[in-house]
Amino acid sequence: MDALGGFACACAGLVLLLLLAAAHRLGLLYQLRHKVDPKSSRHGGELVAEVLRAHGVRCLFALAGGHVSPVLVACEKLGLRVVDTRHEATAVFAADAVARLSGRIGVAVVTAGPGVTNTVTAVKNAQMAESPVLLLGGAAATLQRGRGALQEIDQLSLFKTLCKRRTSVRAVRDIVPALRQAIATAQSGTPGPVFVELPLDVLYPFHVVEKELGQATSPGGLRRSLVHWYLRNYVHNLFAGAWEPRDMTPLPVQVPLATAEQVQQVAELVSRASKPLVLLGSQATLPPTPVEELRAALEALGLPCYLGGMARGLLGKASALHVRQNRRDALRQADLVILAGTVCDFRLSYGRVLSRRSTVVAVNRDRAQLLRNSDVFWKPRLAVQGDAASFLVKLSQSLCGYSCPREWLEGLQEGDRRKEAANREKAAEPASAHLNPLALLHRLDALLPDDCLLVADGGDFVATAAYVVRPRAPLGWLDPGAFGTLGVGGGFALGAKLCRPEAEVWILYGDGSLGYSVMEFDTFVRHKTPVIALVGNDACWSQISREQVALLGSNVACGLEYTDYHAVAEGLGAKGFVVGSDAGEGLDAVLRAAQATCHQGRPVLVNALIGKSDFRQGSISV
Ligand SMILES: Cc1ncc(C[n+]2csc(CCOP(=O)(O)OP(=O)(O)O)c2C)c(N)n1
Ligand SMILES: [Mg+2]
Repeated sequence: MDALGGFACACAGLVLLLLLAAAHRLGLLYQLRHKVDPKSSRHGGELVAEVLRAHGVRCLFALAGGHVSPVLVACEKLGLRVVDTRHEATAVFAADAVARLSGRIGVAVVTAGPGVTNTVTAVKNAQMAESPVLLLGGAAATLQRGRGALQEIDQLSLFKTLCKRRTSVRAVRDIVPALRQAIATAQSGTPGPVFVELPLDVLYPFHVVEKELGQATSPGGLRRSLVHWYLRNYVHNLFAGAWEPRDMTPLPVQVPLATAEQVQQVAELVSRASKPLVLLGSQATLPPTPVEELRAALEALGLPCYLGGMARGLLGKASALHVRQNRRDALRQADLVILAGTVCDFRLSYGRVLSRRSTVVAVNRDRAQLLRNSDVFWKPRLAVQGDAASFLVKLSQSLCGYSCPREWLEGLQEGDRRKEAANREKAAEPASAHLNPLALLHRLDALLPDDCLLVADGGDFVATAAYVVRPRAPLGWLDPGAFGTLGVGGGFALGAKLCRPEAEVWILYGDGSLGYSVMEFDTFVRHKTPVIALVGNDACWSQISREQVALLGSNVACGLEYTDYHAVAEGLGAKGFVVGSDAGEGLDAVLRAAQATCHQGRPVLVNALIGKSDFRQGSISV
């Protein structure tokens, strides 16, 4: 009897446990203490907008869809600027540019399914560029998962390898914590994109969701009552505790820092070196160190620097410390190389350009990037997993009074002078037809004002520009980064112009690359973001054609036409110019007219017909 009683007790306990677990799963326990307000017309989109505002977000980029309408409407109501683009990739590229230029999270909002899938390339690009982007995606209602809802796909899996964090919000009360955590994750450590999925039934008001989802229509009887109870409870659980006050302020951002000993070790290496060199990569421009503070630290240090990626422009237009040419030779000679956020990937021939005789110090927030190929082609004396900019600031403090060996610096400067004189000679040669691209880019460089920002989107024309056109100031150059994505131009320029409305924003386009985002001239016009596009039109995907023809003997899929892209821009409401045709106006006159038009508030496209140049012969073409 005792044993039986014990068994019965155990069974009762188990049943109670199961009931409690079921009640928890159905949200019944939570609903005991957190109420639903069925009369409230508030919706989840409002919470999204409030969190974004609390994180200093001023504008976001979007392409509409019913799944995300509540977010867009609420953001507009709160005074955030909603900039709608003509392709979802553009929205993410623009958010990426805002993140890089403002030091804040960049935000893009896209609708479920195809809206989300259209962003994949841009999200990957942001990941490779280590840019903190928050992608908000609509999604089918949680209740209709797997039931054939419109535009339903497994979006979280799609971003598994692309985002630092992927969250699907399950109830309205989870919106705020999910967004705060996602934003902090995006900005912490090695920054990168994050994805938050906002299903339809956590974004719309209670009465709409209840009407759409909360009613059973199956035939009567017990089954109907059960289904009805389940649906009603499900919807109530989605909204339980939805509007209770919650902390919306940003969570702390974690940034890995070098230790004082590591800085001291490097200071000693520098003071003993006779040919030191610093290579700065994009990571050096990340917050929290303001770029101007980094610039001052580099000037105080006085070491010769090569600047790559987002670090271009860090030392202004003409600094004695900025070496621009002959990097391979300089690396061969240097006895100390500091890789500050620069990675030994394809851009440094996987580390092969570093000399075995050089002492190498690497600084990077990301461990994998820090040691990339170090076991194969190069070996760091010291590998510091930390933030590059704050490391350099501390290094300059501990090397106060140091001065770099003069002959070394002067030798590098002389090398630059010689190379640039040779480039000018090349620019003076007549092109096979139309304009010489080097001459065009030299004229552009001569005409650029101090307050300008250059966006790079193309192949050979743009790579040539990287050697010829000098960014004027820190964060004055935006390129896709290590993913080498064509098509960033429209989005980057849009984000840049919104961050720096006073600056003259130029997009340097290849004619092939222009095709991806030429439609965004419509966006520039509608959103009054006057930018100038300079298209190096060689009627070709030249960077590919160059080696495809030489190695494989065919130009297949590489030929384009000298298309009237200026007319396309005019059709979209911008101003178009063409230059380089026989009957055209002079180059300077056209570039100046483009600047004047842009300053009057109208976007401009300059279709510059260019001929072939051998300037890029032998450089990377894949
Ligand atoms: C999205 C994407 N597609 C294809 C490529 C491969 N690709 C690299 S450079 C290049 C040619 C670019 O042509 P264009 O923009 O006209 O510049 P050009 O080299 O002619 O100056 C191509 C197709 C790429 N990097 N990204
Ligand atoms: Mg081209």
